Amino acid sequence: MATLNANYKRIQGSYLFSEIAKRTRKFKEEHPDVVLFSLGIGNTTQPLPSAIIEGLRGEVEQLGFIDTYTGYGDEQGNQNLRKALGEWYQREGISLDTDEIFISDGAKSDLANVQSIFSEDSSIAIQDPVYPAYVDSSVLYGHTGEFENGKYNGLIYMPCTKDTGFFPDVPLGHADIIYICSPNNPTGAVATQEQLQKFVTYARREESVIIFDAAYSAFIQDDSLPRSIYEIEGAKECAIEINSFSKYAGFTGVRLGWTVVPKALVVEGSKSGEVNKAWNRRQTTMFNGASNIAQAGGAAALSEKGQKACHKIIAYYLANAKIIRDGFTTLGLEVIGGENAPYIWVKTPVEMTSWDFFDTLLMKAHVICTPGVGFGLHGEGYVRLSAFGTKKATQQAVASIQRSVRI
Ligand code: PL4
Repeated sequence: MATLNANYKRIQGSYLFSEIAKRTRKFKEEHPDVVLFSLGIGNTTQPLPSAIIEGLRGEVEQLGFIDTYTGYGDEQGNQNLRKALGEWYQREGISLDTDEIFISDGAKSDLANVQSIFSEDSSIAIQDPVYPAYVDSSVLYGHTGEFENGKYNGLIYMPCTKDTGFFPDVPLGHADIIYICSPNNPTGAVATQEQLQKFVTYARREESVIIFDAAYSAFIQDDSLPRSIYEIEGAKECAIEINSFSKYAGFTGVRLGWTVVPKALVVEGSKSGEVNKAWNRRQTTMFNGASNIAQAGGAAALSEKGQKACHKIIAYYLANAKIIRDGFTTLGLEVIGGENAPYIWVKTPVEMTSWDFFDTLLMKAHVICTPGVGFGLHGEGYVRLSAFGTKKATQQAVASIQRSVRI
């Protein structure tokens, strides 16, 4: 008789974003005439620039003719796109071989699937608060014990709080796999060279692997802050980097990302190139390549015209972030992030929990945010605001909060 994977019984409650959607739906049913402003989920709103539309349209047109039609492509991605990404890294002074870059259908799936190439008894470190996908995939891959007192046994939690500058410090003990994310979700903080160097030094000493989530790297405006972990000496020996076109090019719906697995990366018992080969094997076995249309759009997003247009949209979202930052600062609340990141992490008013403040913003100001505690215990007392809305809705949301919420 077939049985359910027991890890599905261990995993907790509903996934954060579905819980928010559920509460929002309930509010809408009870108040059908109220217009809500969403500063919650990190979902893009701006239309794709014409340079990208041309790339997408060009591929769609080609699919309509016998001479230019294409079916399955390489599971690792189109050679041209991989080469374009290599050139993109080269401009940052990072040399990668094309076969170290794997095209994906977005960062989230690879962030989870990458666990499959490491041994089942690997210990995993995640920050707290954290993007929930790292935790939930660790549970489903069987890397944790039971959930007790708000934490999974066996998972190593790295506090990401005011005391640590809202970016985690290295684990106290040993961890095999370490997830880090910069610009950070949810805190909006960006790791400095020194902070990343500390992780690379730790990983090389402990023979750990860092999974570096760079999904928001395009938001970094300050050139002294690293956009890739490979800007750090020694990182190719210990880090996998996962990135996405979702936030750089507005591909949240189009779906496209990439993962870098350097050949220099080695783990216990493996030789140089074997981790890269294992990921290649995993992808060719369980993934059939990203959509050819999405990949054409990705190539267009990396063209000179495409990059210029994408950075203009990023500047638009960063202007929204400033509106949110200024709005909450005026209310007298402590505000973190939003300068080189699309997220703003706001301390709730005294004595208010994250969900209390979520409900207050929803009921009184009709604004949806994300409660910090949903990202982990150390997120209690904070909420996350997203700058991915339209400028008009962001301004209206902030004005509504200032009008109706008394601190
Ligand atoms: C809602 C740190 C958003 N249903 O689009 P992808 O798969 O290339 O990237 C997903 C992703 C990867 N890494 C980080 C992220 O924050 C995200 C997207 N997060 C958010 O509001 O935190 C969208 C969440 C989506 C989800 O579960 O990812």
